[in-house]
Amino acid sequence: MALDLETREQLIDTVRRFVAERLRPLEAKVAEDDAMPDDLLEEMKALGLYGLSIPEEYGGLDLSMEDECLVAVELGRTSPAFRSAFGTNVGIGSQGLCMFGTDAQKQKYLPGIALGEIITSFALTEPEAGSDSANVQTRAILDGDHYVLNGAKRFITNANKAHLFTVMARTDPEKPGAGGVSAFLVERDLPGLSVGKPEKKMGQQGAHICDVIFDNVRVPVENRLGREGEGFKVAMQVLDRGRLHISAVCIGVAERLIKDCVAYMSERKQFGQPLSSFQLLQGMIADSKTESLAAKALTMETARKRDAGESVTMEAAAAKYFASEMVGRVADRAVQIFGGAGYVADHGIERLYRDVRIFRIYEGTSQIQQVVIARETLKRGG
Ligand code: COS
Repeated sequence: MALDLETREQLIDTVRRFVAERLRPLEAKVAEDDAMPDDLLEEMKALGLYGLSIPEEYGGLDLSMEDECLVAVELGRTSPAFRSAFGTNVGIGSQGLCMFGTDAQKQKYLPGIALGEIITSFALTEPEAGSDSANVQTRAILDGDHYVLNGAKRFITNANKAHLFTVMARTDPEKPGAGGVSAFLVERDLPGLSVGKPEKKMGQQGAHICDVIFDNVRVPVENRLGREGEGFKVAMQVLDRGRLHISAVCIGVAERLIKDCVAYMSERKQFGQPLSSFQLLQGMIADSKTESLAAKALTMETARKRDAGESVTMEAAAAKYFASEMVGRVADRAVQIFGGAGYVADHGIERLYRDVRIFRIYEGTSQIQQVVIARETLKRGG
């Protein structure tokens, strides 16, 4: 639901202040501890952040895609690890349920998801199904009124905290590709489900990814999401939406980095002049600003199209491709503008440089976005 302008401004202002006053001061500590303070997570719940996208009737804020993107831009102005704490509840962990769930499934899980009492994860990726996500090997065999799941998922965000997984598994071994895959809502405490240790990562410390193992996990038939064989489409539609959200986060990080660069360029002097007076550095700021404005225009326009009910598979891929590559270049220029001070940890620039690297990889690599963009463009005839 689109907010009226005043409510939207209030929400954005609240999130902006929360980011500036509560999250930014904790960035370095969270990265060092590789953990989020529990009281901070409670504050995020109280603010409604876990339920941004959940329909109002289930206790969420029911934001339109445009409004969600505007909020995601604000959340991007700090370490992206914070957003990740509730990012799966807002996006890939809940949206399959919102789009394809039955009333009973929604009633059972969505209120808890909106409140942050149920943490969700999206379990698509496997050791042999990364970019080739239709190659899911996890099996779901029907046995009476249950499916029995066996297999392993990899790099699953928030798996160590999750109470509920959306799992893509192969129900039809005769159909090797996308058509044999179904989606399931799998509760964490089912016997046979185990979660590996969080991986050590390049960036976004405080956000975690783990393996998830299924060893004869019996999932009730009523927890299948959508029809048999529809799981790949569930995953792709969840990702179409998720890619827009990620684009918006990239824009927020870029805007933050540009602000940090401008502040540093005014204060730091070389050759008796502030850095801001040097045209070669001005050129870097001009490039970063232009690219971040372009990413924002593309992302917000696509969000509005999606809100209007249009299919945005191609445009969401284009936004994700451009915005994630853009923030990589902006972060690289920021290190260069800060010089030695950008390379050492003090200003947090090198941390953001590492943090943004994953945006070009998760929810579809840049190369997969190129494939999607090219296929759709060829299909549409231009
Ligand atoms: N929305 C709805 N349906 C979609 C879709 C979308 N965005 N994309 C594909 N489909 C459908 C297709 O229409 C096709 O259906 P039919 O068989 O009925 O025609 C089916 O799904 C298979 O699609 P396709 O043939 O395009 O599958 P491919 O195996 O070629 O894979 C890519 C397509 C590469 C685009 C897909 O595997 C992908 O996005 N990979 C990256 C996955 C990813 O982002 N992983 C990150 C981990 S999750 S954080």
